[in-house]
Amino acid sequence: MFEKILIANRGEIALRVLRACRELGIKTVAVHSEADTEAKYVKLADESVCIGPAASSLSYLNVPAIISAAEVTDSEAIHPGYGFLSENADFAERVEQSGFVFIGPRSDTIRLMGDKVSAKDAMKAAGVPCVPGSEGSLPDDPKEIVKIARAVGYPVIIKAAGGGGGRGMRVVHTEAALLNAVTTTRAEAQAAFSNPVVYMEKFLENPRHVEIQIMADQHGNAVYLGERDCSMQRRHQKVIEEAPAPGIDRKHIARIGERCAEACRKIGYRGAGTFEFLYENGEFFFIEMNTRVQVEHPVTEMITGVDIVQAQIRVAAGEKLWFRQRDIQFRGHSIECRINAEDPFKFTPSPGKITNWHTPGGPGIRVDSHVYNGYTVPPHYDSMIGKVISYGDTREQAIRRMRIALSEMAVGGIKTNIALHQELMLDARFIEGGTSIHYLEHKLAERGEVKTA
Ligand code: MV4
Repeated sequence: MFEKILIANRGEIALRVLRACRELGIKTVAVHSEADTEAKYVKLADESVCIGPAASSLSYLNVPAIISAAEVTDSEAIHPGYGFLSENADFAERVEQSGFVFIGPRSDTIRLMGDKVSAKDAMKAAGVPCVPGSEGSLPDDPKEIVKIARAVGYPVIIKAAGGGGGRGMRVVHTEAALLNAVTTTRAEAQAAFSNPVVYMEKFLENPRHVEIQIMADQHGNAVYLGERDCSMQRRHQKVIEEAPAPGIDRKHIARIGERCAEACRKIGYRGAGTFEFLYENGEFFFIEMNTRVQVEHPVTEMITGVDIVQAQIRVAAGEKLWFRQRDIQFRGHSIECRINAEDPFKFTPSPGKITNWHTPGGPGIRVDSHVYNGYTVPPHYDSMIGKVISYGDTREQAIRRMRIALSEMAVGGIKTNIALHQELMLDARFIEGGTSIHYLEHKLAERGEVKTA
């Protein structure tokens, strides 16, 4: 096992990784910006290194500063968390070339999945069901593009190979609008990702977002840890996640999960990974793979008992997976509410000093947050300040416990979205379960207090 790990991230995930290291008896190095000097995980870490000013581009994205920090502290491995450099193949490559272990997949795997066309090709070849669409990238010939769209059937969606997570996409409803849309998406993709490659998919009008968590070691073993439903989102920002996904047949999940695990074995995947699917009319369609730990990993931990962050570290150190598929039991139900420092109606960020911080507890409640009373939420980063996770034997119990937890929670000095979560925990359609990716935006538009894209 590693003796010392450098945590190349901030916020709640830095604290989550730190806790995993402590339980494994691994020393920790926190790297931080000038804006995060007072952060809890910086104080709790065995060592800390300031790697630059507040702006992410000069600190948490500063590759030479992070590698230097690993060198001067004699760290053996780097955990990238989520966001920032976590899915940057060049960073992973630099880490390994500098003699450290990158806690994640090999850099060529990250590169393969970062290109959404090659990712889809690889998954299709491995037997994972994908959204129907173009065979690879779109050609230049307009006549060919029109032919492909006719075969796929309107509406279609044009996506950038270098995009993902909702960036660089355009929906096309008619043949008249097709070629302009392709040209525009190409130009935007070139500008944003330095890559003009685009591809086409059938546009699914009202799907759910259901993702499969997998864990793989370096010895050819891969296991799926069930699914998460992340459909409750606004502008590609997830708001609530849960596991299992309400109303989906367990046998269907098992079939898809096994396909994902097999795909991991086939491509020699290492570490934690997430297969993103759209789920519509009882069918799963793969769209993208994430090669990092995700914000919403706790709901999977709650229903499987597997510590995903510890597992990432152990497989990165070369350990064999210590559980097989048949050892994984899915028990109960878990819901996560992301707590953001933002206006609950207008969604504008609300950074500043927290003058009161009371977190909930009791049976089946977990709070993952780096925040404390007197902490100042910096204005430079994501507005998420923590996550409240509930667990229950049933979904109903998980919802009831979440309602109680949210009512116990008190945050002073800044605005938060707790009121929105309280509203959603009483929403008839949420309680019913199985709402689509458009539900929250439609609900908010109806409420009339916010204009959605
Ligand atoms: C789609 C889609 C409908 N049809 N692809 C957006 C994020 C990126 N990961 C893929 N996205 C979508 N791809 C087809 N063929 C609808 C979306 C989509 C979406 C997906 C997941 C979660 C939220 C979303 C919000 C808007 C659109």
